[in-house]
Amino acid sequence: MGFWPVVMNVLRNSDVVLLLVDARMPEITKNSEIVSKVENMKGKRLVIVFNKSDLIGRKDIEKLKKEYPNAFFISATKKIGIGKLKSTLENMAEHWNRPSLRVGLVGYPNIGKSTLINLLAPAAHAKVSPVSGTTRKTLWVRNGRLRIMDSPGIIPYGDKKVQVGMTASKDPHKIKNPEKVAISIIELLMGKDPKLLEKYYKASGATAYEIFEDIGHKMGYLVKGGEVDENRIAIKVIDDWQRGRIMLK
Ligand SMILES: Nc1nc2c(ncn2[C@@H]2O[C@H](COP(=O)(O)OP(=O)(O)OP(=O)(O)O)[C@@H](O)[C@H]2O)c(=O)[nH]1
Ligand SMILES: [Mg+2]
Repeated sequence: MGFWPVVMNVLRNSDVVLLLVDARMPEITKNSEIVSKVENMKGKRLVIVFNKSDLIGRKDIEKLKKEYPNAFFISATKKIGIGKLKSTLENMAEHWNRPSLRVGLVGYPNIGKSTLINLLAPAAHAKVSPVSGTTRKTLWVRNGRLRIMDSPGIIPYGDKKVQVGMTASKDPHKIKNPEKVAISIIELLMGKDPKLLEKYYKASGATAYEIFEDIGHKMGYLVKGGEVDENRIAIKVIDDWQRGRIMLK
């Protein structure tokens, strides 16, 4: 199924929509079309949840909190912020005029939807893995007055290829221009703090490309003639980023 059919199915069948966003890349992973769709649907509530917030620093969290005062900041793997989110949902269910409150989860592949549903409703036993596209079908699970729906991760058709590669939605080996995606990741890290790259790869340079090359030297990714193996470096950087090995703090 394509993007909108999956999303519309979740939106139509939910009273509350949890839009999961990657705290490291809010601009890329917060789909504004979903936001406006839910806002225009009567009686639906949208809750923005920044997941993977264990990978960003305190200051960045504070900044996002100012920008999104009603959002939640969680780490599904480190179990941070889950109690607050769960009790807010339970409280909403208490005051709901129907027997159960339907909560739908949407977000990019690999954003952590299934990890979160297992915390909100342990009976879900949803499969979690670093391979994107793990959840194939929508799944409803009940916990008290909450009925929660996990859904397959989906990428909007129009999204830019490089940006999609930066999210964990795409297997690095299947990305057409991995070098370009890796450079964008390096640029994002440089923009935050060039020391992050030194810390993780011991690599430095004046431009993103110099750092990219230096990573190759430091990792010993060379081809005949002593040139760096660009493809290998790119895949390594993308994989490290997607899996949250390089922290933004
Ligand atoms: N660092 C970090 N990793 C996380 C967090 N939440 C999930 N992950 C990891 O992200 C990967 C994907 O998690 P899933 O819960 O399967 O993601 P999903 O959104 O259900 O993915 P699809 O079913 O493919 O759409 C797994 O390797 C998780 O361990 C988090 O808060 N922090
Ligand atoms: Mg899943």
